[in-house]
Amino acid sequence: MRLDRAELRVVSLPLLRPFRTSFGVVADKTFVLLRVFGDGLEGVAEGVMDARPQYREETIAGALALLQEAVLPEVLGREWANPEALVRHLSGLRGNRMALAVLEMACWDLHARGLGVPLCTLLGGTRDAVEVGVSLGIQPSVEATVDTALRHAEQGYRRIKLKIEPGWDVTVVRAVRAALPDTPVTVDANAAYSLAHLNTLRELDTLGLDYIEQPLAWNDLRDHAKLQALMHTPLCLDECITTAQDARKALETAACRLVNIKVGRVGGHLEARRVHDVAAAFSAPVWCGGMLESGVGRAHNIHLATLENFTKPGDTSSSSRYWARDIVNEPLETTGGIMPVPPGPGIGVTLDVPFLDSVTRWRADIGA
Ligand code: OSB
Ligand code: MG
Repeated sequence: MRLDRAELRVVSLPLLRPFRTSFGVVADKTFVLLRVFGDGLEGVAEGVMDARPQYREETIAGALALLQEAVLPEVLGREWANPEALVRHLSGLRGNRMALAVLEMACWDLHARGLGVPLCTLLGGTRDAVEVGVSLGIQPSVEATVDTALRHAEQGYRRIKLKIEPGWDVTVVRAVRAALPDTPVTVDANAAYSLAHLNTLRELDTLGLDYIEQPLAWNDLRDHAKLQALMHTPLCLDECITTAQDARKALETAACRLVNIKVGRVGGHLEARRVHDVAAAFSAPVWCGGMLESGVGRAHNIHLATLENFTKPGDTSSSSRYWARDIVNEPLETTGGIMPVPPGPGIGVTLDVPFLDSVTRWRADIGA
C-alpha cells in the first residue's frame, strides 16, 4: 500500500430535517473528508468529530491541524505493508482517536481496493447484509415522536432508539412503548443525566427498554457502574469507550452490558475489531453506532457491522432518511430493516466528485 498524496476537505451537507439530541441541534452535517492516493488508486473516509466538542472532546479544527501539520506529512511518500503497519507506526500518539480514525479508515479502503476485495472480507466479516434500526432525534411533541416511530417500524426497522434528556423521557418513552409493544425500543441520553436523576432513571427501568445508552457523563465509568448495579435494564456505553481497554474496564466493572461501537470514535477498524473481540470475550453484544455519516462513513460502518458479534441492530439506516443527495454514487438503502453491504472492492462506494465539490467548504492538498 503506497501513500503518495492526500486531499483533506471540510464538507457541509444539509440534513433533510434537523437532528436534535440532549447536547444540541444539527441542521447541516459538517465533516472532515480524507482521500488518500497511491498506486493509481484512492481510499476515502470521513471523520466523526464536530466543529464544537459537545459529543466528545475532539474538534474538526483540531483534527485538521493534527492531520495536516503532523501526521500526513510523516506517512505520505512511503510504502506501507498494510494498515496494521501504519497503525503501529502511529501507536505512540495519545488520544485523538477520531482524527487518527480518518486516516486509518481511508487506508483500509485503499488497501482493500489494491487487493481487489471488499473491506468486510479483510476485516473478517461473516455476512453480506446487516440489521439496522433508527435513531430518532428529539421531536417537537409526543404525538410527533409516536408518529415517526410508527412510520419507521412499518418500514421494518429492527429497533427504535429515542433521544432523551431530562424533562423529555418517561412520558415520551411510555407513549412509544404503548404504540409499539412488540418492537425493541431503546433510549440514548448522550450523557445528559447524573446519579441525582436516579428516580427518573428508575422509572425508565420499568418500561421494557432493550437498553439505555450513555445515561451519565461522557468520561465517567465509575458512576455508570453504580447505576448499572441499581438497574435491571442493561446499560450500553457510547461516549465512554474510545479504546478496547476502555471496553475491557467497562465490562470488567459492570459499568455496562453492551457497547455501541463507532469506528470513527475508537481510532479506526483495527481498534473497532478489538472492542468487538473484547465484548465477545465478556459475552456482551455490540452494535454499530452512527454519527449522521454521509455515504462514505456509512459504507465503512456497514462493512464493520458484518463481524460476528454485531448481534444487535445498528444505527446505519438508509441514506435517504438524511439527505436529498449523498456524496456517493451508490444508494445505501434498507429493505425491511436490512442494509446490504455495498458490493465491490474497498468500501464499495465511489464519490460523486462534482456534487462533492459543490458541498466542499475548505480543501487542502498534501504531498502533491
Ligand atoms: O449518540 O449515537 C449517538 C448522532 C450524532 C451524535 C451522536 C449520536 C448520534 C445518533 C445518530 O444517535 C445515529 C445516526 O443516525 O447516524
Ligand atoms: Mg449514542
